[in-house]
Formats: sequence, C-alpha cells, structure tokens
Amino acid sequence: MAIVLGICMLLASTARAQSLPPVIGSPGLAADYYRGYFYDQVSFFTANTPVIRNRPVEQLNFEEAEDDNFRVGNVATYYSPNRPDEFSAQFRGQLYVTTAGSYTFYLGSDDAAYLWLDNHPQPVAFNKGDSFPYREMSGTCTLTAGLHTLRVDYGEHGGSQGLVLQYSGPDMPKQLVPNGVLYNQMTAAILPTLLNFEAVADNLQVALNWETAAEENCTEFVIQKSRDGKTFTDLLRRPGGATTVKARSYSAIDPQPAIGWTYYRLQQLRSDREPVYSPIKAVEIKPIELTVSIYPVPNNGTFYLDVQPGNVGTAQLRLLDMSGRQVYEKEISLTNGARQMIEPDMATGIYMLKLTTNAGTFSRKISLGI
Ligand SMILES: [Ca+2]
Ligand SMILES: [Ca+2]
Repeated sequence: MAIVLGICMLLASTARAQSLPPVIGSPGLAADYYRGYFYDQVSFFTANTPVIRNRPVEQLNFEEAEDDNFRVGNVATYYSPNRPDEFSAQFRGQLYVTTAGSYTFYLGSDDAAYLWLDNHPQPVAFNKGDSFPYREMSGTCTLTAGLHTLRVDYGEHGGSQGLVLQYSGPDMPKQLVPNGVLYNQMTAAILPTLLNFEAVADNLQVALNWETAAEENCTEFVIQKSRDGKTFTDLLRRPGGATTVKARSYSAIDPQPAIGWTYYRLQQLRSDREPVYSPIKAVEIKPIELTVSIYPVPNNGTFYLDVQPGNVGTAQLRLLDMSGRQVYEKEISLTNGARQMIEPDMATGIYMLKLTTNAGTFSRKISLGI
C-alpha cells in the first residue's frame, strides 16, 4: 500500500510540474542595495532592509572608481561630493553553464566581496576585509552543465569602489561573465535562451553552432569575431525566433579565419532590450604545410597537380614567366585531394608556379613542354 501511495505521489508531482507554464529566463542579475558597510557578515543582508530592491544589473562589471559607478545615489554616505562610501549590495540570479567541467571564477573587488554558488556553505571566491586596494581573488570548482544559483555579497567601506566577476572554463578563456548566461529569476523553472555556443576549427574554417531552449523578442543573432578578444566586429547574421518556447538550433561557418587565434561571441539582438551576449570562445587555426606534387616530368605542356591536404578550399594558381610577368591564372577547387589537370597552353619553357591558399602560398619552378 505504501509503495502504491509513493508512486501516486510521484505521478501527481510530475503532472503538477508539467502543468506549470514555461518561464523564459530574463538576462542579467537582480541587485539589492543597502545603507552601511556589511563588515563581511552574511547576516547583514537579512538583518537590514534594502533601499533599492531588485534592480536589474546586466553583469558584474563595475570597474574601480571614486565616483558613483554603482549608481547608488543617496543609499551611500558622502563625506565629499560624488564620492559614495559605506554601502553594501547583494546580486542574485542563476548562472547557466554550457559545458560541464572545471571553472575558475575571478572576483575583483574594493572592498569585500563573496561569490556563492548553489547555496554551498563555502564561497567559491572571496575578498575579505576592507584594508586592501582593488584586487582580484580566484577560486575553482567543478560545475555540471545547466543552471546554478549565484549570489555575490559586496560592500564598499571607504575610498574607491569596484566589483568585477570573470570566469574561465573548459572551453573558454578568462572573460567577464556575460549577461547571456545570467538569469535574474531565482526560481529553477526557467528556460534559458542560450543552451550552448560552440566555435570549432574545421581545417581552415571555423564551424559556429548554437542552440536556444527559448527566445524572447529575439530579432537577430550576430556572430562577432575578434583577433584580441576585446574589439569585436560583425561577421554574419541569422534571423532570431521572435518569442518561442521551442528549442532551435543554428549553424554558420567562418570561411576565412586568420591563422592563429580568433575569438568569437554571439550577440542576440532583441526588440525590447539591449543586446545579450554569449560567452567568448577562442579558436586556433594552425598553419598547414602544403605538399604539392607536379607531374609528369617531362610533360607536353599539360600537367597535373596533387595538393595535400586536399581540403583547403579554393586556391589561386598562377604561372609567371622568367621575367616575373604573370602569364596564366586559374582558380581551382581543392576538395578531398582531387588531382587537378592544368592545361595552360603556354610556350615551351621554364615558369614559376605559385599556388595561393588560405594556408599560405606555395612556389616552384616548372618546365612546360620539355
Ligand atoms: Ca567610495
Ligand atoms: Ca573602498
């Protein structure tokens, strides 16, 4: 009887969970601001009443400053004009982790700050006390993919103030925790917009894929790229799904990434708010050594090229005579090592062959008709 009852309760609970209307996650965090300094006491935030409640904050990126960079206004005490001191704040929300693994969090602050994940009794990273200038402390933890509750307790005592939260993970470099993986609802029953954003090297191209669990007022996705991880330019666009609670997947290709490291991020444009950003992904394109076979030798003026690796996209073939003048040009498609027959119809003689690909330029002297 007890077993049957247990199963019934489970079914009832499942049915109730399924009947909840889906709530689309809202980007960023929620902030409460308090008068006074918290002196590293977590209980400060329950013992006191916030003056500003549930203010939306896109991300924790309050760079160190003397002026009112937190926009706390009269919540702070002013011993001199535009120099806010003695206030505290609590930032709350959920962090969506796209890839399971080890994450390091970098908490920069002036004065004290504590980062808590999943209500664990120990903070992941913390800056204790108020006797230091702005500094960054870090902590590492293993996270499952999915939503994790996040809370940052912060306080400014005197002098300048600042608070910046960055992270690095198994598939991404150190960066500001972007608003696209932060959700300001504390309830677990939310649908995150961005499930993942992947940028993967595929020979001399980069494959870009992303998935959404839900979208809200999403007009367009813009893939942005950068050589230094700081200054981004638009690469390509895809129309968004407006407002939907159906999962969608997208894919795109960067056909011509430079050799070396390139940084990619996904910008989601919305009709109702400022853009939302994915984590930044870094991709390294390694230079490829081309092996080019040219045969037969001798030949009757027509020859064959065999280029390995054979999947480096299109290549520009040029022939120069011995005075350096270009006498022949042909675009060839190098796919899967297919050999290329070249019929340049040139006078008998010695030529310089140049083959230019994404991977670089190959040069060799060849004889035609000899
Ligand atoms: Ca201050
Ligand atoms: Ca300070």
